Amino acid sequence: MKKALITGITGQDGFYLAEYLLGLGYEVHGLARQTGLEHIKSNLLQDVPPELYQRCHLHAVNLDNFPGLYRLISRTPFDECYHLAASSFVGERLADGYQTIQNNIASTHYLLAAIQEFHPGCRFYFAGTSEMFGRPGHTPQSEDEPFMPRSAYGISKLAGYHLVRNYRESHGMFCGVGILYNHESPRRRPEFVTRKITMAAARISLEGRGKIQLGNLEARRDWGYAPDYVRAMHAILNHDKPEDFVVATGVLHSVADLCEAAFSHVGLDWKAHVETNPAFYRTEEGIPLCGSAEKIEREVGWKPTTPFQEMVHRMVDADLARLSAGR
Ligand code: G4F
Repeated sequence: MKKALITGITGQDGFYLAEYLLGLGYEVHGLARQTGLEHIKSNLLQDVPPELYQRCHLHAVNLDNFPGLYRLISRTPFDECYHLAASSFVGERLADGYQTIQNNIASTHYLLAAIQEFHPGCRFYFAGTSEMFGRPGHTPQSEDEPFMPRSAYGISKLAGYHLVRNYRESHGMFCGVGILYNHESPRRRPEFVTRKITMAAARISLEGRGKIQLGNLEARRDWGYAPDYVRAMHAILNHDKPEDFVVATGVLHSVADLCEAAFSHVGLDWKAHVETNPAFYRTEEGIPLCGSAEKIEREVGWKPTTPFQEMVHRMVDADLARLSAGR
């Protein structure tokens, strides 16, 4: 039985990846903060079926606890490690991103060092992001696009990417990188725009009135479905060569399109319920990031399967079910 370690197992991607790997017969281990584990035990994580985590081996080790990480990794011969944990909110000023940069780089370095020391044959997946491209010169972006990050998050991920590349090239480790574009689901945290909108559409349809305040309605993103994207992570680590892959849909939609898809699903006209507020505008919006997934489709056979409209409808339905159950 293959053993996998997932950092960030209580997050959106960690949840879907754990579910997917368990389905493939893996023994799944997860790292989480002590608070995350307490939330699982007290059933405080919204809508997370505790049965899933009961089937995993959970370890309360913070990624900044190098001795704890070393101890854990020295004891278990993992076959695959998926490094998903990171501070990931983009909408912050660079000056406020000190912790993001520090934590995201150090955790990646600690993990790589421990794995190289104890299980150099363990395959390592690094969660890269389209934010590493920042302000690209071409659309859609492929793996050859020069990196030009514009946020603390993008800068921290790019530094992590270079660490990973170095362990691959200088130490011969099997390190695969997924450069993931926005990916959403009913488990997305409510501060991201997709979930903010689907929760509002569900709430307003149940209450019969209400408004939501948003930033730039013309902002566009390449939005995919998170359960599709965790399949890509596994495929990247099970490819015959360790490489970098863009994981994207190649289709752009605007925030206004999101509103239309969510509100029309519950029979409402979004224009009657959406207001704009400059507080939610970004100073650095730039050129919309749109990825080309040609390489991963050609070399690994991965394709997204869930279209934008269907994803938004699933998110609204899940929010309706949750609100109707009083959660
Ligand atoms: O949902 P968002 O906050 O996601 P963003 O900034 O694109 O970041 C996400 O995707 C990245 C790429 O995969 C990841 F690296 C990152 O970790 C994260 O998962 O914002 C999406 C768009 C932006 O253009 C923003 O300006 O929506 C626009 N927007 C408009 N009104 C808003 C709002 N975003 C938020 N969060 N809240 C609003 O009211």
